[in-house]
Amino acid sequence: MGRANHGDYSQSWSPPKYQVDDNGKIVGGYRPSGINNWGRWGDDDQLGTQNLIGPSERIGAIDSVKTGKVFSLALSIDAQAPRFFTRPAPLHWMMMSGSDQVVGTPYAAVDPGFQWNDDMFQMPLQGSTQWDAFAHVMFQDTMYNGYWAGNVTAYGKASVLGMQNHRTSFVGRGVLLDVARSEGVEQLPTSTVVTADMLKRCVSKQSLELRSGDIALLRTGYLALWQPEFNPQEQLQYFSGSPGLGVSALEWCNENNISAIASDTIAVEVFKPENPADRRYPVHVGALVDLGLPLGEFWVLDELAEDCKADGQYSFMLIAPPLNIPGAIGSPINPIAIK
Ligand code: UVW
Repeated sequence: MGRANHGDYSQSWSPPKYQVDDNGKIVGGYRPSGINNWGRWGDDDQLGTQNLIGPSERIGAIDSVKTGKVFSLALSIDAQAPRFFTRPAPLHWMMMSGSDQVVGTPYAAVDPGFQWNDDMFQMPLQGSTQWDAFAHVMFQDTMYNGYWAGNVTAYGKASVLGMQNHRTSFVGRGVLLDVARSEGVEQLPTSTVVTADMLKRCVSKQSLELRSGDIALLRTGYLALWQPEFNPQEQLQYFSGSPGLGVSALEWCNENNISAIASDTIAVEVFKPENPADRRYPVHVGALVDLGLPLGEFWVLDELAEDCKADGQYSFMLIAPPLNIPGAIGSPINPIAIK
């Protein structure tokens, strides 16, 4: 009980009007009416626009490696880093410490003279610099390429569209789109909608030639405003004011064969709906469900942006594969840009 229609809550319950076939795909349910990539790389495709990166795109990315400078685009994974309050802080503890052996616990006698340290870590997979798997969101019970939401369960995790499908993805040419600077500010103001026109302006100001398969990194500058001391109310204000992509930006990504887009914010898309009459999280749905375009969140872009500004080169080799966790809905990453 609880659902009479998509988006309703009531004491009644009606069965869905669609069917699900032997491949776990919805028949007679949601289909995107606008731009989409369903079926473009096969009915069973799990990679979406990462199919746009092949050997020639990877070899082409080497053109952007000139100085050997390396940038980590990852947040520190600790309780101080920004994370939505539905996602608990990471826990890190020692399972074995060499000190236990040094001070003379019974372990000291197991391998005389030898000591070791082991640790363990627990965190939400969406709780840091990350990729969202396509299994992260659904619209009207439907995921990318028409897969049914019922393929993701607490018992079985993501039996389709899990993050492990991307274990060799996100290796190619990255391009920084420093939209904050191209709009003449250090940080885009709260709730700024980043439009296709702003992205075009940024590309032109940066004299950037886009290539098919590029992984775009959108810098809003907003991450610099995060303060670990924020109380829960201030955290909510911070996240709900996040600037980010508007719907027109998805058309731009599609026209330019962008293979993934990541940003220095919690959601990539503008948090406050640009059009309240539109569906919820329209960029998440348009990207992850309709286009199969992966979204990366909380990427740390300021140091890379300074370097790009200094040398005028906004492209680089990017290596950012997820952890190989079967059925995962997302993955923390340490993206590496090499110039
Ligand atoms: C949601 O928007 C639901 O999550 P995230 O922004 O972390 O992808």
